[in-house]
Amino acid sequence: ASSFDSASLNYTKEDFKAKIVHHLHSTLGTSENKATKQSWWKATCAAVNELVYERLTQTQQTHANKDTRAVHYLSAEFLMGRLTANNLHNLHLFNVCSDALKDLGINLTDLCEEEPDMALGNGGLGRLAACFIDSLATLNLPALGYGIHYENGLFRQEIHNGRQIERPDSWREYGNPWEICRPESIQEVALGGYVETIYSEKDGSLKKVWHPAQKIKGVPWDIPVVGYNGTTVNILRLWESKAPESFDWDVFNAGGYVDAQAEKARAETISKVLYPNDSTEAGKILRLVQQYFFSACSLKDILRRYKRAHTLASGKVDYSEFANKIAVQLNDTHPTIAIPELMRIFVDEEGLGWEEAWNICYKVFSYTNHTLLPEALEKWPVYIFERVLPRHLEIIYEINRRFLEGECERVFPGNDFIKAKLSLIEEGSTRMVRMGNLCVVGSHKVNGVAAIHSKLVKEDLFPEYAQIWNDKFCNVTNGVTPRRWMLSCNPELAKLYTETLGSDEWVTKLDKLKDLKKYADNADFQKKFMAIKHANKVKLATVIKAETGIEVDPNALFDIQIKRLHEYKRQQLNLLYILALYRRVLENPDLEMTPHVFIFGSKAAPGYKMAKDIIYAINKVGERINNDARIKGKIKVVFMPNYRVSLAEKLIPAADVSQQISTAGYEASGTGNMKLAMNGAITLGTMDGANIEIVEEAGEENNAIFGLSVDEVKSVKANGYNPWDYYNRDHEIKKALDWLDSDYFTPGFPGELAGIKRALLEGGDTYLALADFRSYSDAHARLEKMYANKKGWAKSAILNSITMGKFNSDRSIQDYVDQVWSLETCLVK
Ligand code: 26Q
Repeated sequence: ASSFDSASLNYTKEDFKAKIVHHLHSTLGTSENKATKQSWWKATCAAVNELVYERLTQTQQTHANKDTRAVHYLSAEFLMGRLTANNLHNLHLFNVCSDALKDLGINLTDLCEEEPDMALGNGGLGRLAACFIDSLATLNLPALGYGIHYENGLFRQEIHNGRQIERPDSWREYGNPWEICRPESIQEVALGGYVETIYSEKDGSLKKVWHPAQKIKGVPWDIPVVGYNGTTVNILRLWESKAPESFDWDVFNAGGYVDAQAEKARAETISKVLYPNDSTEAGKILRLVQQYFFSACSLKDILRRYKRAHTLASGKVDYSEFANKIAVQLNDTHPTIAIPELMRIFVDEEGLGWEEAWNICYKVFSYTNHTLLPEALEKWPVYIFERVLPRHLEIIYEINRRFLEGECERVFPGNDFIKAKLSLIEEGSTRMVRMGNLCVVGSHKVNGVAAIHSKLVKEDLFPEYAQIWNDKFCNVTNGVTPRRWMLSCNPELAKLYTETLGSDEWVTKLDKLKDLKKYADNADFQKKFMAIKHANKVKLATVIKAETGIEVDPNALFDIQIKRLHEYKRQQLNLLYILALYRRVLENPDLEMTPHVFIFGSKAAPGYKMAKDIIYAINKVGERINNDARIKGKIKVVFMPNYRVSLAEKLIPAADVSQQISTAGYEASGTGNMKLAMNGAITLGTMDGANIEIVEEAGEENNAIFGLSVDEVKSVKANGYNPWDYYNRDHEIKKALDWLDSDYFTPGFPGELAGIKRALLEGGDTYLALADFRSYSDAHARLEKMYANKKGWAKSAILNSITMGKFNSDRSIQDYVDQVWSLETCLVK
């Protein structure tokens, strides 16, 4: 903390006030009496940036001077959310800034609401990348994030008469104070065209020359990534696509001014919009082009930096150190094309032999798998590859040939069945390139994101690869940053912990919270803890009222399910229970029960019909229940529109119950489960993903676990699951499902909700919602009983919160450092 104090010397309250006012005048061109909130916000950011930029420069110089090994985190998504409060906290400037603004008559929390979310991601995978770069900087590790500078992030969700409507998200319409354009580091990448084979008379070799049809310019935008409590400021570099000037001119000179404009528009389309899918999007060419665009720009950037330090006096580049200096992490298969791209650069452009190039290449890359869903495993039709990346396709064929004739033949001699399965190419009417297989062959490490998931990746998804390369497979359980997900979003809880422990060390060493175990039973501590939870619920009730018009009682149990909408995540199971509970209350108006508020937040992929139907059903069922006076407010159902990072920060601290109810074996990890638990919510969940590890830490007795296990799911499916059995035998299931056929929730429009029933019966109930229903209902009953015992509940909630040390993303990053990257920390002066 000492380096910190000296850097903060220029940031007393008075200094800060002066800086903000200075920037209001000189950067924003306005004055105190005329400034809007937005101007105040930007002036505040500019004041903070004085310190950020200084440390950014220091960090980059230090890393360059020491020629440190660095990790390059390639991800098509970075779901950053807002940065103002985060950066202030990480620089220890939050309080002084708040005081300075107060003197100026401005409220910092209000100002933070001015910032649009940076929603350059769909969900878990993108948010994980954001937490990871926070931890990398906090641990003083040399790291760069590389991604796409989407002009439009994930769509804004509006709800019109219960249905999801998608609106564009233009997050930088009025400028973003956290990004810096770096025209000096522009890169150019090529697309399309054909490959020429040139025969060398001299040595009889064949040389390949790619003649691309098109060039695209990549313009880098840098977002500083401020580590907590330290001096490291890394960067997140996001590529924007542009037409190269040269290209415009050629067409222009030929008299095609209008064509040149069209060409420009085509080039700029590449980074226009984030694909709003979090599972599949069958073979969209633009998506492959996006993936290649950012992977190729990033590799060029990496090579440029490497060459600066490793070019010999002769002018030749020494590649012998490449794998020692460069680690590239592939966040899912989205940047897989980086593997053949690096081979292309080495072999075609840098003149390395194939073996020499491959020996470097696989040591550089490592791959994180985030899903087992078969429909989510990326495959690209060969004919698309031929058109977009003809040379890369040849290289993939060569990687495949050497693998099948080499390692594969050695372990499975003559076994054509296994060879077909492991091949990088899927044969069939449409031949496909299998990106997951390419990742496994082209990486030195492959990891899953929770213990159970990594086991399934190794044993069920890639078992034959594991026979060839057993040590390639490992686990790194996900984590989340406690800076954003506790300190910043739940300041009162953070204060209680810091004051009770007499130290704020827990903000980086989250395990330290375990020292609070002795207070879990302490009446005074419990009172304080529950008072904070209540205050958070009161605040959320105000937000709910403002966003939806629904009144909720902060004394009710707040039961929250927030995540993308997918059938495997089973929002429909939650809905089915709500229907059953509603019926119970209607049939027995005097039923003793804790008032229960069911809160949902979720976006559906725009093309995912069933997901959208479930959103509609939640809204319609909610409308009916919320307006039914007979149940005397015992049940409320709230669908919060436009779920996003900044809304999560308001929902999570107010949760009593965290619903994590995926079919066992389908949720790779989950990360919302961790955020909710560390803020004192009790998990109502299945033994899936990281839930297993969460209850291992917090104790099953402090949570409500239910449902089939992974092995039970497998055997139920193997033995021929029939959902009709559950429908016919369980009266509550039957009643709830039949209700969906009626017009009870959609007056005048019977059958509008029947699609959900159909999917659960005729559709075969792929995700076993009916099989788990009774056990889910029983778990709810256990929860109710727990909630009725105030002291018992407080104790369980506290124990959940303080035992989540393992799920600090700093721990995840340390695991990557030890198992995958072998990086060293680098302190910046
Ligand atoms: C792929 C091809 C074409 C278009 C889109 C996509 C695509 C985009 C995003 C596929 C998947 C995603 C995102 C997946 C994701 O968020 N997975 C989640 O990752 C989390 C972090 O590891 C886990 O906690 C979750 O369990 C997992 O579902």
